[in-house]
Amino acid sequence: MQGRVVKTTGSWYSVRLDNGAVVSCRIKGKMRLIDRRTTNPVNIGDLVLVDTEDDDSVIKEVLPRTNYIIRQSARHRTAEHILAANLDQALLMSTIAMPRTSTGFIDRFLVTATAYHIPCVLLFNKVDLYNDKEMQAAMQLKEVYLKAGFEVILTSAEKNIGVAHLQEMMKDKISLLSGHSGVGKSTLINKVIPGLDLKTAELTAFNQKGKHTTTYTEMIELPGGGFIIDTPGIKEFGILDFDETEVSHYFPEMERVLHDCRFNNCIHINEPGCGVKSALESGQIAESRYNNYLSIIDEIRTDEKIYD
Ligand SMILES: Nc1nc2c(ncn2[C@@H]2O[C@H](COP(=O)(O)OP(=O)(O)OP(=O)(O)O)[C@@H](O)[C@H]2O)c(=O)[nH]1
Ligand SMILES: [Mg+2]
Ligand SMILES: [Zn+2]
Repeated sequence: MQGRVVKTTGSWYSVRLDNGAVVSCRIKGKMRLIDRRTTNPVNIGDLVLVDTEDDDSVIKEVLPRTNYIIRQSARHRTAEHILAANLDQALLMSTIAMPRTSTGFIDRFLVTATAYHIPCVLLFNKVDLYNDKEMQAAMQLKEVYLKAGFEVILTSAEKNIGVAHLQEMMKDKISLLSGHSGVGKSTLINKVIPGLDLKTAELTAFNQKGKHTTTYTEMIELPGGGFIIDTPGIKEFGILDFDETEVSHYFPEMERVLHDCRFNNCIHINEPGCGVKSALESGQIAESRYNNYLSIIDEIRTDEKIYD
């Protein structure tokens, strides 16, 4: 029988079979060795073949993935962790404050997802909490990312702002919801799916950070069709082993002007006749995006991870 992995909890996998039933499965012992690079042989979103003949259901095979997104743990360079497979889009939830999400984190996420051909949508949540200055910052970032070519939605899970729009754009799609702990991912999913009661928790009072409330990745069926994947909050997003000439291809607004660079191996730092630098000077490329680009290049060159 074929099905889709909707939850993993260590050695057990919940698989939603094509007939709608959800079964708990183990995996074949030897599957653990299939891919040494990643920490998990079977991931959320994987389409699998399941043997349900005995009492014990076993995942026999993982079907080829259309895509997946990997996060490299910043502390363990060798451990690559597939966040999810077979995605239609990734929703990155950020907050200007409570907790603060840096553009460095946002841009690293976008670069990785873009490199894996996963369309990204940016959500700025908790708009009900923002003071004037924070709201201004949110609007400014919205402009920056719209101009770069991403869809941006301002949301409040608390006050039901932007939720209908989200429901609309998630319909019939498989969407991954990611972001720092405490930004409101599970709260938003609870709003999108009435009656659902995912665990949520207030921020830690002294530093306004999340408490890592969601501990397992879980794929949840949407009432109108499609699936949303709730994930544990992530702290940092290490850049994979990209070649430095690759990186500008994953900034859509840079990609668009690459043909203006005199040299086709241009890194866009101090080469003459650089299309990216002229687009930066004319304001077509935002400074924050370019600075984060430089920091990623630096990270690749020094092989050091940036903590944020
Ligand atoms: N004011 C306000 N609070 C919100 C909003 N969305 C979420 N919260 C609150 O933020 C806190 C954290 O929400 P969660 O949904 O647990 O956050 P999470 O992103 O799932 O966090 P992890 O599971 O730890 O990754 C809770 O106290 C929510 O009530 C919002 O739009 N406005
Ligand atoms: Mg959560
Ligand atoms: Zn250039």
